[in-house]
Amino acid sequence: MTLRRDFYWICTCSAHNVIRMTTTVRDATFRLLERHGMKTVFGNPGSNELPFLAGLPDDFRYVLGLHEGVVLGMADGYAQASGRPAFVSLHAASGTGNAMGALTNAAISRTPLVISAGQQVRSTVGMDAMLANGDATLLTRPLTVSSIEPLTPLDVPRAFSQAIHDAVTARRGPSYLSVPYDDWDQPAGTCTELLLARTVTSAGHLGADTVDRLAADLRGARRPAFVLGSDLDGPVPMDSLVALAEHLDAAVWAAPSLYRLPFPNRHRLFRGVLPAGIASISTALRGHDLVVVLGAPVFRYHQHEPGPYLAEGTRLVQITDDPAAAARAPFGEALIADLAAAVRDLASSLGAPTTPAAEGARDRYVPSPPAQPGTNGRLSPDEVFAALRDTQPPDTAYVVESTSTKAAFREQMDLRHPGSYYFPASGGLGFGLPAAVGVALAHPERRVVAVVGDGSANYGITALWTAAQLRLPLTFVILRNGTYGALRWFADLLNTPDVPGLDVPGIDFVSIAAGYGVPATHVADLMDLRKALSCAPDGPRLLEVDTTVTTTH
Ligand code: TZD
Ligand code: CA
Repeated sequence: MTLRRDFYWICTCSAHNVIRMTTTVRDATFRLLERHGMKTVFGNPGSNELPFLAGLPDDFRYVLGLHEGVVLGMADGYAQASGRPAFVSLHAASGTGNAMGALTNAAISRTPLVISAGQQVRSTVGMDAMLANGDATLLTRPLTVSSIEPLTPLDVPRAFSQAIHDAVTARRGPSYLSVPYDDWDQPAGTCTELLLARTVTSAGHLGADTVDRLAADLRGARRPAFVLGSDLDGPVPMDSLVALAEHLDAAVWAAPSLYRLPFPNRHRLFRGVLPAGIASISTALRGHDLVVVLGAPVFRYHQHEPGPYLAEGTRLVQITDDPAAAARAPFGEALIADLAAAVRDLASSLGAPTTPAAEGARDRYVPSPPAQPGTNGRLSPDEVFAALRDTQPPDTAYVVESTSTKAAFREQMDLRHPGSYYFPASGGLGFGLPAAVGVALAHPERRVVAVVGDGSANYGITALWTAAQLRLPLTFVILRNGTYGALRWFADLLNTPDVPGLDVPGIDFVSIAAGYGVPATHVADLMDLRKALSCAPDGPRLLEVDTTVTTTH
């Protein structure tokens, strides 16, 4: 035993021509995480994870979430806002299971997450010891870009390296690793240095012919339109999209089921978010002879509206960096390319500027429509959003999970900065409060406001505790309409009146927030709301507002 151990502890790394003591699996993993800028660990610990956490370097930060759905939601918000992969540590199968709902959102937004779960001691997994997961790699497989349980401790650092690259390159999205807890003290095997030195780069330019053909088609189109998707927010400067659209005087829609905003919502060319139904989309795009979809699937429908996908005379081209989204689309010509490169190449072939022209700046943005007043002593969602628009800094980041009011939100707000809007990508509730914590951690310099319904808030409520512990200057606005408003709208649409379980009256968020350590106020009138919002927060605060029920979508 001693001999064997000595043998492994001396490692020859011939490529670098060095002979040195290897590190442990744990140290190699921490070095890899550090090398990739992943020094924040979002987690909830259990016995299987203790041996890993025991070696956490001093300059790493552990962000504790009280429920794994919240842990994952925080990491999702953090990774989306920072544009960098985030690391998550979950407890075995039960912790992973609790995180699965939140994982559906991260899977759709292709958020780069490296999720590790502690496994029981290797030699005991087969006999199903407590907290062993016999089929660990299967658990998250439908929702992850890779799912690995290394066959030997020697392969753990390489598996981590793979998980990190899987999370950020072509397929992009959450990756999952199950690691037996007796692996961490084992020697890391050979060539940790080689793993540390690796880079993986994808460079997918459209060919020059394709770019020129598309540019000519756009130039020749009578009424071109762009449909812009969430994948653009971050990688592609909003300004360059504005400049491109203005150059062509093209109509701009946001893709249906939007979870990030790629284009200023009050821009004169912006037509809104496409409704998520087949018939509605073909109607909305009717009359456009060429529609170029950038950075979005074609399409993510929600309400079922059978019919022709597009009106007669409309041609659709999709440019995406997601090969799976290209393959599964039921119609249209798809081009797979790096989005930033595609927009740059297209703009340059068209002779479009990369930033908006100075002339026309005065008419660039149109004002929001007047806010509908509330009734019966309740504020309308419009009034709440107008108050936010008028009181918060222009580059405020909003995390929105108030399902029946998202159209009103996008109408009232004036969002001109990248990273201004986050919404649960798969529609899985429990994102809003946790993601706001993650966005605030990623952007300490920006104001962050969570706008969350009285239904949605309950799925991620324990994020309030983490916000309080970290003293994050976050504003939580809870819209309390006493019901699952969006489901009321759906019940009308599906003609299913009188279903049970749609109301959630009487939840006292002021008391709940206080219990988690977040100062909270019930705000009853508009002046009080505007006054409260006018002060800059120095820690988390929650405002509970009674609002009217919205029956449109
Ligand atoms: N559970 C989960 C995890 N995700 C879901 N999307 C739902 C249930 C179903 N659901 C919706 O799709 S919207 C909604 C539910 C329960 C109502 C949310 O209520 P809210 O917002 O108070 O947050 P509104 O504005 O009243 O709709
Ligand atoms: Ca509600």
